[in-house]
Amino acid sequence: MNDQTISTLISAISPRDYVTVLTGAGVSAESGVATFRNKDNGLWSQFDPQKLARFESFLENPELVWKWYNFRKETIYSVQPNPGHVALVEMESLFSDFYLITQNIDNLHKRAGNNSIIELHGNIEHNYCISCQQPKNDIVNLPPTCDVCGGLVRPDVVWFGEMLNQEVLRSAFFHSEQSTIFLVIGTSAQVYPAANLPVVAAQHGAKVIVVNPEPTPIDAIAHVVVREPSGEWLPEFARRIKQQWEK
Ligand code: BV8
Ligand code: ZN
Repeated sequence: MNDQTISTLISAISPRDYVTVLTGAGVSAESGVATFRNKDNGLWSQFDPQKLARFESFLENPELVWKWYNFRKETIYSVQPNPGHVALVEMESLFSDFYLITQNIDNLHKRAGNNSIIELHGNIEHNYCISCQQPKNDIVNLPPTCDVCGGLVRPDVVWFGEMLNQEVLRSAFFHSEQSTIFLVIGTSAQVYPAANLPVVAAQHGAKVIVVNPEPTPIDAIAHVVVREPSGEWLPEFARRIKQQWEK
């Protein structure tokens, strides 16, 4: 990371900046939640994503897909938000316009205390009946069935090949277009339409800051690329902004 560029950027940041953030699985890595694509413990490396995160596969083997989500829930319930999540809560209080768009379904931003969260791909805590849409959040037997109509209950997440909620997507693009600062944190930027958001932000004049220890396709349009773990860099970034304003 070019500290001079970051220092220049921080000295120009004001409370009137419109800050939009896009997070991916990497923001939860330091909490101990496996990401999707990294080779060693990436979730996908243990399971075939086409097998598990598609509606057709769910119909074919609902029990297997439910076991995968329950495995992930157990991990998520056993961990805590990390300092990167906490720094994003702090940043929400620093800017009148702050919007946190996440690809993650792990609920860790909500548990950390953020309010203005846009969940692009749903939330692992919610489920609904595929026949009558009735919500059902107390999952006992596998696969769970609907209390109202007996239909199959699925996790309320967006699978590959499924449309995102149009209102959620509209709101995500709106805040990306309005942003003056767009932070891209912990995502390999391979999943669409989420990966379009930073591009749209840059096209509308936002300064894009990428925070990722590894290279990503979004680096090419970034104003600054920070090759550090988000749990270490974000707290420092929030601290330096506050210090700057206290001068
Ligand atoms: C759709 C929910 C319309 C479920 C998920 C256009 C072009 C190409 C393909 C498509 C396109 N439009 C549609 C597609 C198809 C597809 C797609 O994008 N495929 C990709 C793989 C090529 N998209 C869709 O199907 C979407 N639907 O577009 O509908 C449509 C409909 C029909 C036909 C056509 C179009 C729906 C996509 C949503 C899929 N659901 N999740 C669940 O979670 O179980 S996606 C899943 O991947 C998660 O949400 C995850 O967040 C997301 C993205 O992954 P990342 O978050 O980036 O995680 P990853 O492991 O990849 O990367 C982690 C990063 O963190 C790494 O870079 C690593 O270096 C970094 N990192 C690690 N440690 C740290 C760190 N960073 C910072 N600090 C650290 N400590
Ligand atoms: Zn039902």
